[in-house]
Amino acid sequence: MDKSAFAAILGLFALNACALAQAQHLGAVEVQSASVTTRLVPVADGSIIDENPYDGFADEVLRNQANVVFLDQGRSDVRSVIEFDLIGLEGLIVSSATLELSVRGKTVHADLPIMPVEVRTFFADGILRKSDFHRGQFIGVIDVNSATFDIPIPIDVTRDVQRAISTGKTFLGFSLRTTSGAQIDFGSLEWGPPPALVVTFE
Ligand SMILES: [Ca+2]
Repeated sequence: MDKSAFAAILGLFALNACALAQAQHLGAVEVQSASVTTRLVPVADGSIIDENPYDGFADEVLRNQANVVFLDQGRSDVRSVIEFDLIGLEGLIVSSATLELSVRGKTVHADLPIMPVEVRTFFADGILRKSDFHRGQFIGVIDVNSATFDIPIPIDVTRDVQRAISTGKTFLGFSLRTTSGAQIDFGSLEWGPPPALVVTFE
């Protein structure tokens, strides 16, 4: 075999190796691009207040402020409600969903080791109502005391989003309440950063 033929074979081999590497690379890209992440902002959010009179029933809905969570036992119970429109997600296979809440203010009590906020979920209608004060199936508790102002608190709501989509629900709501006596101001649509529902689907 002369030198030029040998070089040609080497060249072919190099081309093949290159094509193989390229295919593997493309394959890896395809796997990554198979899942897509979308970030939803709420269609409605705000605070619902039981205060006047304090009797266990909501009296007022505030739509244009921060999403406040507060309890002054015997005087005032302020809960927040956040509703998302899932209409663009119908028929999709959701692999993960995270509710992100940004803290923009909190009243810190020195004697309070934690600031628990209960998170609940419900099938919503896209409109804040006084009746939302009591709504929601318990998801879990987050501790806002350790939360910082620059990093949103992530809450896994994968099962709740999957259930809403599989049963054909258009809106998914989340409600927040506390038993701690602390006041927490979460970011809202009007007073950002707004809450977000980060959904990854196949
Ligand atoms: Ca009341």
